[in-house]
Amino acid sequence: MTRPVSGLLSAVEPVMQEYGGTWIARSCGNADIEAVDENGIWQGPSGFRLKRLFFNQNELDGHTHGFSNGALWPLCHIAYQKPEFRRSSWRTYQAVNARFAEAAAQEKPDAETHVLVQDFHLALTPALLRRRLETGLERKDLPGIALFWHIPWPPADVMARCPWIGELIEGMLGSDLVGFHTQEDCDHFLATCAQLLGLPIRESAHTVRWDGRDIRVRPIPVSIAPAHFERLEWSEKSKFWKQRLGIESRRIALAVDRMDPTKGILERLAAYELLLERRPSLGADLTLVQVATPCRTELAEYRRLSQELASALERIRTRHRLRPERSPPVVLIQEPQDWRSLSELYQMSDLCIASPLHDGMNLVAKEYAWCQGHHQGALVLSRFAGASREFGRDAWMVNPHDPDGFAEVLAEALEAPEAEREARMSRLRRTVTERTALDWGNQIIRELEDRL
Ligand code: GDG
Repeated sequence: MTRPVSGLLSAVEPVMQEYGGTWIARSCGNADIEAVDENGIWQGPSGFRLKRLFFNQNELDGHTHGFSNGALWPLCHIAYQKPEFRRSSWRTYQAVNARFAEAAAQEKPDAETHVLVQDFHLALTPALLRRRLETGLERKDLPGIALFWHIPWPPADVMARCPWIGELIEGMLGSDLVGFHTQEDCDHFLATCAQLLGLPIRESAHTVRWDGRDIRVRPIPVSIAPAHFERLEWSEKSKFWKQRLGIESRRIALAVDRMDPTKGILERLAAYELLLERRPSLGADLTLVQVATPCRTELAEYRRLSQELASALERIRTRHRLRPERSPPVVLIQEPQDWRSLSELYQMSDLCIASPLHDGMNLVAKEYAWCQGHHQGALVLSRFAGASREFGRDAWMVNPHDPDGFAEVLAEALEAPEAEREARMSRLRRTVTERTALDWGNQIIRELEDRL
């Protein structure tokens, strides 16, 4: 089975492993058809059931590539990518959301069940599911329904551009709980409910009233599953990776992203190039390893990014032949890496640059801090990542839209005294240790149990 690269998967899988239950997800790849039984169930070794829903190309084009990734994703990330609102995609989005609601209803959830709906692909599912269940159950016997929105929620006047924003929000409010990563996202969501739909908000309780119910809106920041990342003998692994990538530089900077315009990969390369130009002594012994796994290649914007990245790399390699006999200034890894390889890369890197233009959270920043252990790496983090709310004091913060400032911060982080890097990194690690993906899942479930 192919394993998609996704922050949602990184966060939700450990929660499902802990609690068990059924995970209803769309199929990804042909191997699924052979792996599942006649009810679409795959009983994996991990302690939960995976129920696959199969969709045809038309449904994927409309729901996933069209409305979810082509309209909602750019709308919610204020990253200057134009959302495309097509009525046909919206209709398919509605139909696919109904299929998920139907599949969840078939599981016969009751008051003891928690239904966790994940992300912007399924905004309408909570209300559709509630409506279906209400025909057979009294309100007190309904399951707790939570919707977690993994991406940012921008201000009301941005969301107002979506022609179906009212229906979208009414779909979300079928939940008992709507979760976001940050308080700012929650505030924007509540303001959108009040300003665009005229719904009553109780500021002190952080709830919105709809259909005779008070729906809680809570910041529940996601985190990582430490078990994914092994502590390894990193100095040995470092030699192995340097040989494999043909690097002799003493210092390594690392970036790990899905190849997505919101992750700010081109902006990072522009800042890195300025660093090489302006601070040749720092650049002479440094290689940037960029892991960028292609995704959503059905969308033109994503294919364009891949081409622009290739030209940017070519340009940097041609212009910065400071040490042709030694190391390339930048190396690109496009193949998806397993957790072990990611752990090794995180551990051997002196610097990790997580610089999205806008991001719900950014798990890579947290994974790096966890993996660094006692090594004194520096985290350079975008102020527009949700993670900046927890890490703002200890990471080196950048504005990815300001290449000059970004390059200066890279130099500062590289030149910081060892004691400072160590102190910052140990505080970052403490923050990550205090809250894992399981704490995130537990908090959602506690909030649902509290509703009764
Ligand atoms: C959304 C929000 C939010 C990357 N390359 C490989 C690989 N990865 C893993 C990383 C990390 C995950 O993918 C990416 O996490 P992000 O946080 O950057 O997330 P998105 O996919 O954009 O997801 C985001 C997240 O949801 C969770 O709520 O943080 O803001 O946009 O875990 O390690 N994993 C593997 N091989 C790779 O090559 N196995």
